[in-house]
Amino acid sequence: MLRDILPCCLREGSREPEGTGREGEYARLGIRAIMRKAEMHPSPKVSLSRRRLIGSAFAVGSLVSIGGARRALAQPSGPFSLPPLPYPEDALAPVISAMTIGFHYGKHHRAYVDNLNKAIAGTDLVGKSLEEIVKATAGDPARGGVFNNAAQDWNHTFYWNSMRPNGGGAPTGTIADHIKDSFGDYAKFRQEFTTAAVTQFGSGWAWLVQDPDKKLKVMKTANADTPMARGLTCLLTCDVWEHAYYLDYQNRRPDYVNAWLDKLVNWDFATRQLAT
Ligand code: MN3
Repeated sequence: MLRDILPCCLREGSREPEGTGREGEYARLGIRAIMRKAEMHPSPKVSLSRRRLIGSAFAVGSLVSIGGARRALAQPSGPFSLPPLPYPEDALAPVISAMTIGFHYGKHHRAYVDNLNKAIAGTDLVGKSLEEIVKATAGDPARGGVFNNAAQDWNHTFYWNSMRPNGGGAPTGTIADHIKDSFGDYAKFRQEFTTAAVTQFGSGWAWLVQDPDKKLKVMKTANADTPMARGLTCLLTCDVWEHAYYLDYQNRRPDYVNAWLDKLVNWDFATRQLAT
């Protein structure tokens, strides 16, 4: 079983604080040994037509808008299913390897979806959309398990769409104007985002969001927490859980964040999320 072999921080749902010696655990086990023991095979490449992609986005109740202007897609209730990647698993290499995507998408994200479906079965959350479940359970300790899995499903879908092959760098167009208005210039935004991503202690996310007065802000959240639950409009997110980068960058989170900003950011997606 993969669960029994992988270091704790590669397992689904793990959220230990940093500094607990996992780097040593990774080094001791070795990535190749992990893959060999887990009998990990490359997942089938996902190459989807636009129509199928949109259909899948509807199926999972995603807020992700695909093409065209931002819009809230219809969000049918669960059971929820793992949304397709917007690109093949190897499309982001070498910035993020196919191996990382294979574990992250195929194991971690899938587990959040599966666990969410188990957690809501037989509860009053059946029939609600993914966004409704996240908002209904945010801040409720009694339903922390549901929140964690629902929010992680939403966050990961948003993360996959926040990236594209040959993306990154300074944006142009409408989003560039917003960044200039809110941060002064791209360099200041970039510095602020990098700092948020690098200084998030332990597992979490760095975000570019738009607040109700239309101003853009950078923020970071811990574990599964998401600005969406607080009514903010999410534009981009970078996953800084170790499972997002450890196979490729080990403990060098700043290298991952810099490469993410310079080579992967999907500014077209961010632009489509802007509230008008
Ligand atoms: Mn993740």
